[in-house]
Amino acid sequence: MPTQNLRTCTLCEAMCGLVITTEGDRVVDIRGDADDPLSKGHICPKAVALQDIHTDPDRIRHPMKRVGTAWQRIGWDEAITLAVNGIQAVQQKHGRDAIAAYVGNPTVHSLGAMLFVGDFLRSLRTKNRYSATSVDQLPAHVAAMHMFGHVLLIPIPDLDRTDHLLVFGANPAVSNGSLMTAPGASERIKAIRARGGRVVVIDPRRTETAELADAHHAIRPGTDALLVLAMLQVIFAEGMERSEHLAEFTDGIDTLRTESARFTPERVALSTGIAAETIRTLARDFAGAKTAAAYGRVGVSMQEFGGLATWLITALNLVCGRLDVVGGVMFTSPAVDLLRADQQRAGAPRFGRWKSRVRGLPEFAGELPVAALAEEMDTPGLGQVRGFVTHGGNPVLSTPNGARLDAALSQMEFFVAIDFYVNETTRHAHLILPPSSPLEREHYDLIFHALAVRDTAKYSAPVFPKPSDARHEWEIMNAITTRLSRGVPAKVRGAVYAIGGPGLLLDYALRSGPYGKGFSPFKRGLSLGKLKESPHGIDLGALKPSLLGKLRTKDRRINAAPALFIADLTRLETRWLRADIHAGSAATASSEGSGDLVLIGRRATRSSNSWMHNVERLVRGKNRCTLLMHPVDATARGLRDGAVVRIAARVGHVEAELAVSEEMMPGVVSLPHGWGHGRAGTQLRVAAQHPGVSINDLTDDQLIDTLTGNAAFSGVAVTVGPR
Ligand SMILES: Nc1nc2c(c(=O)[nH]1)N[C@H]1C(S)=C(S)[C@@H](COP(=O)(O)OP(=O)(O)OC[C@H]3O[C@@H](n4cnc5c(=O)[nH]c(N)nc54)[C@H](O)[C@@H]3O)O[C@H]1N2
Ligand SMILES: Nc1nc2c(c(=O)[nH]1)N[C@H]1C(S)=C(S)[C@@H](COP(=O)(O)OP(=O)(O)OC[C@H]3O[C@@H](n4cnc5c(=O)[nH]c(N)nc54)[C@H](O)[C@@H]3O)O[C@H]1N2
Ligand code: SF4
Ligand SMILES: [Mo]
Repeated sequence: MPTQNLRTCTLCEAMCGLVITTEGDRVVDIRGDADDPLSKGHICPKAVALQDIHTDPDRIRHPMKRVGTAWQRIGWDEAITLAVNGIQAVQQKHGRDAIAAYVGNPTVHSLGAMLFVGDFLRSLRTKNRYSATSVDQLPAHVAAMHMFGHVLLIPIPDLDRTDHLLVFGANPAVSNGSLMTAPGASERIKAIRARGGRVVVIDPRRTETAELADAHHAIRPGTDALLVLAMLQVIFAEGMERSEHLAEFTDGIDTLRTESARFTPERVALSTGIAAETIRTLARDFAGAKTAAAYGRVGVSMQEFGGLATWLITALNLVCGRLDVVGGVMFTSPAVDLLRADQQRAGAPRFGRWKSRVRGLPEFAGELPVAALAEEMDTPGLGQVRGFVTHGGNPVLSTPNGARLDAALSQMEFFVAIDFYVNETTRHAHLILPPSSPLEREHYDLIFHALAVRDTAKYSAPVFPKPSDARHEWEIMNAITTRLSRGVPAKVRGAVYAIGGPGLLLDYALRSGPYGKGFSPFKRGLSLGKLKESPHGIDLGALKPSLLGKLRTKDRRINAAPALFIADLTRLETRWLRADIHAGSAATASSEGSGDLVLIGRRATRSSNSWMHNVERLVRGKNRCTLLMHPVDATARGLRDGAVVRIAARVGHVEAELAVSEEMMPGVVSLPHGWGHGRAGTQLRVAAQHPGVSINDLTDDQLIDTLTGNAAFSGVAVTVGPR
């Protein structure tokens, strides 16, 4: 008998509702759930991968210990003991910080992992904590903390009601939105135009999203901050600012006015590659629209001025009266209120309390920039990292100068991975602790409900029971944490958690949340039980103006121009507005390299970072790991479409097939990330047949946004020539 299971897809941020039909222990069908209040039936080709991951013979189902180059299956008790002993041995010999931990992106998509990873990391008691945050959205957290007082106060476009969407460095038509959970983003974007609105895209590549837009403007990578400053200059000069509704609670608008005054459109036109008159039009259109939302994502985040660009986009919204209003950018009111749950003191900055050993990069919210991880491992001296712990992820393919990390990992004295694949990173592990399959877990999206274009809440029951000898991520982490923790409270807590699991914590969070039932049997409202009664999910409504009640700054005011961003403007000017920099090509005399082209990344519907490549139906077809290049650049180099070319950067070189395309800005080339499979010792049979090359063997660990510590993937100087 077929059974229908309602579930949220956990593969990307879009949270699509799925109907998964099963027969016994088999998935027979996966389709979109038309009754899901957020996704309304949308689904992408990756959703079926949930089934393929579940049945993938390469997915590890039992703890494994490496003996030389072979893997040996062991039992859980032995595995947990080996993990604890391995970590302790490194720390006893070399000090606590000799263990580094890396938490990858799939962690955020797991309820159990999210609830337990904090305690787990604390129990390691190391300052060498890293995650995918610093190759992704770190600038958004830094801006949120300094402007609004909390790292999670990230403004989300009110996509379904805006009349004007201005997109910087994001491709929601492919990514389905990021820090803007928006399943079916393409349809939502088309709807803006259908209701008479306007969509404008700023991107070095004419992307799938640009194809849906009214206008696309190619920008030189890394110069978005200049563009937004010039837009602000125009808006102030022409008296188009409209910050009345928050003005009483905002500081720094005058600073923005004085600081942006010197960035006239004429002054930034050559550097950005966007004509002064176009910049004026962009500013006037944005400021003059009935409602408008400016939105920037990884293209503005993963660059040398990620902090400035991310802050300025929010400042632009603020100055034009687009913040915290319907049709602008707003703040979510999720059923699990992470802000309320966070005991962090109002406004207490968690920044720079310690620095990385080798380069002196500052910590942010307890983490160091992952661009510093390899050098912490391969630079000898007191405090050198000798042991590694990962939860999900694949930093060898996903962090800058992955080849350096790859080499450093082979030198670890102990490496334990909580992960179910032997990928390019975990192949170096001594011990792999595989969690249950995603379909065997209960799910509630703690993070992405808090970042969605509409407030909804949904609980997913496990589709399949977990095999008796499998462990969930939270069980693995809790077992290690309990053993590593000192003190009775931690051990007692661990024991209680072990009994209650994520359900206990989730029920507590829902009850004490803004829609919660509380703990009285007579009150109405949300609890886990209540949520389970609505398996398609519950609609909590469109985003609502709510910022003033949420502000966490010490003085409960908005800071439009935090001092640390203002101070960084000098670096921007020095980098881009020096007299000797001239236009013509997007590449400039960069101190970091001698290339004459600059490299950016790209995402594809059928990939998810480094890990949908072991799914046959998603990788078959033509090679996607190609280098896109504008025809003028190809002709200038005598390179032909389809040829294999050599791409070289400061840190290394790779070879890839060339795809000549007018969608690229001249001077800019694009290679997708997440490829580079087939390395010795990996166990990803399908991926090995479609290896591609890793863009992160070209990106530079020394090239970061020095303000926030985020990796600067975009704008790496490269040369391209015949093989
Ligand atoms: N199919 C699919 N969906 C995904 C993912 C995936 O791998 N595949 N990954 C998920 C994850 S982890 C994330 S974080 C999100 C990311 O979601 P998005 O931010 O929407 O992702 P990208 O498609 O990388 O879009 C970044 C855009 O920035 C442009 N760009 C590069 N440099 C610059 C620059 O200097 N300035 C400007 N203005 N633009 C620039 C690129 O050309 C690209 O179009 O997607 C998520 N969704
Ligand atoms: N050049 C360049 N580099 C980039 C980007 C870019 O745009 N350009 N994008 C960056 C971004 S936005 C991100 S988020 C990062 C992602 O970087 P990472 O998080 O390091 O990498 P992923 O590819 O998401 O990790 C996938 C792996 O996680 C493991 N995994 C999958 N599911 C689970 C699970 O349920 N539990 C556990 N424990 N493990 C699991 C599997 O081994 C899988 O292969 O990459 C970044 N790197
Ligand atoms: S868009 Fe994302 S959440 Fe939706 S089905 Fe595809 S992978 Fe899953
Ligand atoms: Mo990401």
